[in-house]
Amino acid sequence: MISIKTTNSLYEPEKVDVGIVHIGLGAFHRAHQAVYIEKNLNRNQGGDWGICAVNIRSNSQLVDELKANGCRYHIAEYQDSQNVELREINAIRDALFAGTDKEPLFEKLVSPKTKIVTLTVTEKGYYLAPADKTLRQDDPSIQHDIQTPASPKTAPGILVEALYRRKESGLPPFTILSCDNMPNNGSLTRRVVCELAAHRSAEFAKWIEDNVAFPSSMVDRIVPAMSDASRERLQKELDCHDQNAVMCEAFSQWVVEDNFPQGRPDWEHDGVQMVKDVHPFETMKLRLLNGSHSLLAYVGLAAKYKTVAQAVADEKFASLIRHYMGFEAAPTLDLPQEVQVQTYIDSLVSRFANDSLQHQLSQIAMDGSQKIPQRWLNGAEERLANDVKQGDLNATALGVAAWLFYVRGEDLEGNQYKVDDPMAQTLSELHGRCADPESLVREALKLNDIFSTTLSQSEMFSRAVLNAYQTIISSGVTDCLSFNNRL
Ligand code: CS2
Repeated sequence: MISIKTTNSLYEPEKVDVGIVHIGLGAFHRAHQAVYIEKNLNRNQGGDWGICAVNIRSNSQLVDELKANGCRYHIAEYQDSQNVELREINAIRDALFAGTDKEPLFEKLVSPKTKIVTLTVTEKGYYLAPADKTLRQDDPSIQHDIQTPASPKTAPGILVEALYRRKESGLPPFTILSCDNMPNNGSLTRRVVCELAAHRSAEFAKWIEDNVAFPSSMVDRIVPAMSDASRERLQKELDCHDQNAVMCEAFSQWVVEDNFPQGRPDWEHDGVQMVKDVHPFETMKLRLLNGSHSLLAYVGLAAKYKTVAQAVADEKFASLIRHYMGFEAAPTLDLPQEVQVQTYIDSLVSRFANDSLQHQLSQIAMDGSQKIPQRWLNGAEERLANDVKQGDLNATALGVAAWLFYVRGEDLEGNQYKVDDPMAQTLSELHGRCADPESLVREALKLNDIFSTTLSQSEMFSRAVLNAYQTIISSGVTDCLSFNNRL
């Protein structure tokens, strides 16, 4: 018998004011930040920290559906397949689609009540050049926002226009909190916003530099994209008939740099870790959790696994990620004081094994060009700068080889699939141009949007990638899996 705990809102939603505008109304936001705000509103029996959640370009349907339900929805937190907490959420008080609601959006952003703007727009939503982390000025959407700043299309463009209007009205700015999986997400957001604002005027960019706070944060919760199958499951298992319900794991973590000059919810009482420096938490989570996720995704898909739980149930894959985390990634980390690395690694492996989530490897495989630098490559570069021996980066190199194989868009049996990545075309052209593995690997590592010169010039690293790639295409990825996982 499945055990279901139900938690309902303890406040009157219609009395809650909006203090936060959130850009990027995906499943992750609804299952992470909105839950922390829900807890905050429950504990304070209401307040001024309700959320107005916004989608910029896609999924206007979700906005409409949420609004039709007064923005009320449910979260199903699966501890495992037998233990679930079903939570009612009313923290989102309004939802907007920027494509059609541009002026209502600016009204919210320019309201004196709005103190914080939070973001989950994914890595590519920042329009950063992956290698030097500057604004991609040549991107057509950014060009559009430079030419017509008053009707922007991108998240940085919306932030710049809203700050501009606030400044013109003599209002203080809001604090901008990035909740995306990037190291130093606060300073990166500051950089793209200021670079874009400089096209208005240097003085305006300086005003942002001097007055806007961009705290960093580390977010963690496994939230698979919802599908018809998962909605059906919630109906059957939990009798939850909410079209907008989201399913996720029970674990959740949010570590936030405590820098909110315009005020913030007292969410340290709701399980949020408010700290001075997020960096050690961010790099640990990115390189260990997300790094293992990407490894499982590309290597697992090459082995025909579909979900994270299926892949880690295979001893060889569990050993691969344990080896990667323990021997290749952990030595690069400056860990938060309270963290025992082995305990953290063990907890990740058991979270990945949660088979109630059906977390699709193909979901994680998306946008690899934007993800693998901070998940694998930055750590590998640090290792290479510190005298590594042959074999020391073999799991990372296998990941790169499996990613390179994945982005060709065709499996070994000749079945084709769509590669969802802003660099998909470049990567497909690369495969078209380089018929033999040797030139393919050499040319791939020269893609300086992704790989630094330390990596492309490392004979040892290139050879390890090439060996793995050749094995994948000649005898299959399983032959690459003989990793020792004992620390
Ligand atoms: C995943 C993340 O899709 C992905 O790339 O690695 O969404 C991951 O599930 C979260 O960061 C967990 O906190």
